[in-house]
Amino acid sequence: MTQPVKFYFDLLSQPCRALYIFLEAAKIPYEAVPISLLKGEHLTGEFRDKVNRFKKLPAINDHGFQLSESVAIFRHLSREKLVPEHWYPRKNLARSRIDEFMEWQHLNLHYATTDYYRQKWLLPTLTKSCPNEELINQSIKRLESTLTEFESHWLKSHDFMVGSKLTIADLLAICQIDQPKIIGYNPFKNRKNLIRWYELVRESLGPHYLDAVQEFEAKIKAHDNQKMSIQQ
Ligand SMILES: N[C@@H](CCC(=O)N[C@@H](CS)C(=O)NCC(=O)O)C(=O)O
Repeated sequence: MTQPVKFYFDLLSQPCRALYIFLEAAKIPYEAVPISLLKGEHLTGEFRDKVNRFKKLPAINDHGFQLSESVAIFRHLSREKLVPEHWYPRKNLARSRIDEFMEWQHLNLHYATTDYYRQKWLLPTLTKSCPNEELINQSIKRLESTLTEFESHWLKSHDFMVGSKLTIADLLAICQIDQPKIIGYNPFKNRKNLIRWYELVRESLGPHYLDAVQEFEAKIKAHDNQKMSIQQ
């Protein structure tokens, strides 16, 4: 029997959720290794020394081969495992277009959604302090313009981001958009194409997507309740 891929993750993180859904949906055998970002488990011990020298999630170990960076992991799994072709098609220009998105998102969609999440929820939670409204407003401006760009460049003319089939670009993007959404930001205002695409991708991903989002939401709520009980 083939050895399962060890998958190090925390569902608070958007690339971790995307990879979790991918492993489940593509039926890639894996061993789940939860690592708590809020407890700082990614910064110490075996994870730091032996799993990911960059001290970030997600990470994998495939038969002794350590790999980090979600995009590199998606490419590795698509190449090395039996993954349905629609996720990352080999033979046509769709793959190049997906690659283009995966490069673009680092400094755009991923950056903007993470910045809002950090200012609005993560930093106040970690430091037990009030959010900085000025920095939140700055991150909202960046998020608004990135979402506008995302909608106009990626959601103009197809059902999915790249043609008529679900790909890893859709998966990465929806998980990123959920990051600010789950903590109260409305990404859909005046964005008809985004609403249409979001509903289609959510339906197409099915139960694994819902599991991941519910777990993410539950983690946020548990920490918010803890914060409130300390304040009372
Ligand atoms: N470019 C990396 C980003 C990895 C990343 O920033 N991961 C975050 C969670 S989404 C993390 O581990 N943060 C912990 C930290 O910065 O201390 C990827 O796509 O995997």
